[in-house]
Amino acid sequence: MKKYNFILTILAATALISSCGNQGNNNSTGALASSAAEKAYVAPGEHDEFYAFMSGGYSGNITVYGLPSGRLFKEIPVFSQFPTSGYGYSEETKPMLNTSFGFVPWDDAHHPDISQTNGELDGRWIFINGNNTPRIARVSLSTFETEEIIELPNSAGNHSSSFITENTEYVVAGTRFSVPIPQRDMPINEYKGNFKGSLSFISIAPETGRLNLDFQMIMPGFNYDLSHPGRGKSHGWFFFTTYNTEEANTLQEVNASQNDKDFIAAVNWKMVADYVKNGGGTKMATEYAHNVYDEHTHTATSTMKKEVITVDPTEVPGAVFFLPTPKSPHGCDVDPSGQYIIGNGKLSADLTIHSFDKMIAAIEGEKFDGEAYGIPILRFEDVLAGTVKSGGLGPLHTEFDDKGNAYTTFFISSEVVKWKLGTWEVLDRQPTFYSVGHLMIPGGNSRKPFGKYVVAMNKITKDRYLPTGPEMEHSAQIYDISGDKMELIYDFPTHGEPHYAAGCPADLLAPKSKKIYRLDDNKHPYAVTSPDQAKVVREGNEVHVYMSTIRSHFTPDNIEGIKVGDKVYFHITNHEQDFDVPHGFAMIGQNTSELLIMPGQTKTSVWEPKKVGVWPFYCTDFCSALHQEMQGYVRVSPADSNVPLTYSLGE
Ligand code: K7E
Ligand code: CUA
Repeated sequence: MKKYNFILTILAATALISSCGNQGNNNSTGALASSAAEKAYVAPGEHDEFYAFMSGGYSGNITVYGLPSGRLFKEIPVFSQFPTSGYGYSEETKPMLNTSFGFVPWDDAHHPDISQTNGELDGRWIFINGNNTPRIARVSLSTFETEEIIELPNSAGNHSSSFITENTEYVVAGTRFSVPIPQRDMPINEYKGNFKGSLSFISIAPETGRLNLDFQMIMPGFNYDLSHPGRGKSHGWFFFTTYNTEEANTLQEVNASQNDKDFIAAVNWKMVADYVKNGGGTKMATEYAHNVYDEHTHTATSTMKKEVITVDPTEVPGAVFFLPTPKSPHGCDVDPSGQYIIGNGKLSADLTIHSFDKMIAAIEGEKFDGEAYGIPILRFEDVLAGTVKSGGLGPLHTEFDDKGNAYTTFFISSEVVKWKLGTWEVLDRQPTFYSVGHLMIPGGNSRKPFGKYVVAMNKITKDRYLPTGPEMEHSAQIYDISGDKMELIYDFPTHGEPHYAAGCPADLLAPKSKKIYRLDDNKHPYAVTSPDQAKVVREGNEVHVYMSTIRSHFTPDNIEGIKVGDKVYFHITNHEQDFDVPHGFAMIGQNTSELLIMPGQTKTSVWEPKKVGVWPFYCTDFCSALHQEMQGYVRVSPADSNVPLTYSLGE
């Protein structure tokens, strides 16, 4: 019961901080100071120094911001339908959201991670996890569009995801919930010993980025909360924090906090990958969707996979060890050298830092402190590098700069604490507004961080902005960390609930950002490459409209001979070959969203007319001075009418 009281005290402390009103506002060091304003100011027409990619949390998407300005550049739809562009509504993109559960048009996205080469950001792709219906997505950093989504079987609450190994060999995804594997009908209170946690290793093809679920480790029934790859000397290992090593199935807020220490699981993935390559592991029948978008056909396909290779960790001795880590650790972060593994015990004030070298020595010396389900437990004292005595409360996540410093967020005491790697001394602390979750330094999860800014992403907004009813967007703060002390320079609202973010220098991406899709490269089966190829074709009660758009005209713009009960496919090709000139398409009464079609692209919208009449459509993007003239009509006749199919080609 003592533990329960401790948790209640912590919750009460949170409430106190959350309701502190303006009291936390310290304008003397805040953005009102003119030097701070200059640091965040990006003059009109000037560009930002960094891109910041924030997860959208329950928006299911990624938002792209500039640093240090905090300006929003784009929302990239990933796991959620997005009516702004038609993602998940157009016929071409619906397959992206297919799963073994059917069409799932939403998810909860937490941790973006940018691809790496030799442990440094390379700017090819960004990956992100869907928590709720376990999926991993790959987004192109040339088109800023989602190119691939792979579902993860045997996983639930895909949270310790998606993190990249230092040459983008694997994107790694761990389960939060342990579940029966394979799924079956069984009593929940038989959890202990029967439920299992899967850790998925998804290989990435070096040239194309194609994802393949290489193998899954079937681990004891703990909750696998967060993870990070080893790097440098620890490349080849992956580290996962766990909680609920008690294996409780109910009242987890109490029952999963009984053990003084849970574990960080250290997995030698190279060893397991070799084992699998040499025929190890067990093939298991299962079902998961693999969805791929083709930039040339502008179309996604969904394939259902039927098999996965599972590995029982006890089959590969020497591959998996448990490092005892206090107080239900959340964040699991590895410093740029790969030497230190930091566990942030949510219910603790201190941070535990493990040493990779000590871990290897302890493994070689076979100094174990028992085992759990056949997995050796190392002795806490043998692997401990040090402890940061911070005095903060509720540590969650740590990032790193390029000067040997680490920065940890404290949710309960609402602050970012800067400390020194190796000496563990606290160097600085700054309040956040309020209740910070993750933080992000561009490249902070790589061998080469760019330690100029840190962005704190907060869970509670309260008085930071003008009120907008009960719902406030979450708040973020940007601190300049180039000096000894962190300086708050800007405060901005974010969209959805950004958990983690990934940032990179602008010049890594801007020069190769795609400007148009080439029309002569358009392989869409319903594309028309010039307006005179536009046509309307009836196949039974399906009607295919091959439509072209160019400022400021749809071809055809008058269609007759459509009947109630038809299914009309508008396949629309944008003939512009100019940067940033999309056209839109919307049809009155249509039970779907608009389309936004990029230059050189083809997209398809389905309309099932239900009422007789003459119904208009129009372009939704103000594309030229004659944009309002960019419109047309479809005549819909009764189901039994004999009005012939005709259409205008504008000659
Ligand atoms: Cu701490 Cu999902 Cu990374 Cu939120 S998680 S904060
Ligand atoms: Cu095309 Cu407006």
